Amino acid sequence: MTIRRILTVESDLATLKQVSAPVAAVDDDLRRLMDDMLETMYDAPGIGLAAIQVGVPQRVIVMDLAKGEDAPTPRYFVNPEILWASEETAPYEEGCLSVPEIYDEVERPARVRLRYLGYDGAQVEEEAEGIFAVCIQHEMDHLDGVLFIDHLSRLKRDRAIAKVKKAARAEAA
Ligand code: GNR
Ligand code: NI
Repeated sequence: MTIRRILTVESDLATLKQVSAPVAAVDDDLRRLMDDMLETMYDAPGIGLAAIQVGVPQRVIVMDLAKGEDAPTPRYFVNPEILWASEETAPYEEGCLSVPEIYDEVERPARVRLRYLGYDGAQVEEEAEGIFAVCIQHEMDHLDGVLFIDHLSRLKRDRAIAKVKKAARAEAA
């Protein structure tokens, strides 16, 4: 497994805005990508990662919502679809590995019903709520080139990007 570079908004915005293409087949090449994504996510560390964040425009997500001492519970989502979303929404303070050090509240449907292919290519349907619902919607946005800051006001979004750019300049200096 290989840790890949995570793309960020100050240098890779055009790539992050791309719409990812459906995966044709869940094969060993795709599983290699998912393994690398998981290792990259754990290293960051983060709780979810979309393939476009490592520069691969395919509809693939990895996630692990296990806390601290708990055993790891990696999850894989290929070609995920939202079949249903609740009318009820919930706010959550979101962050993104592609928008480092920026956190702000986003309001999304509180529960969603999902269909996707797993690591073995089998189709799964399940309902998500809580942090799982937040994270899968955040990741599925990435597949459509949407970042959590796109859900904020233009002022907040522009400030967020300016802040990330400034931090990147300070890092380089
Ligand atoms: O690690 C992450 N934490 C997080 C916290 C609140 C809402 C969403 C997330 S996802 C993020 C990793 C990431 O950027 N995935 O795309
Ligand atoms: Ni993100």
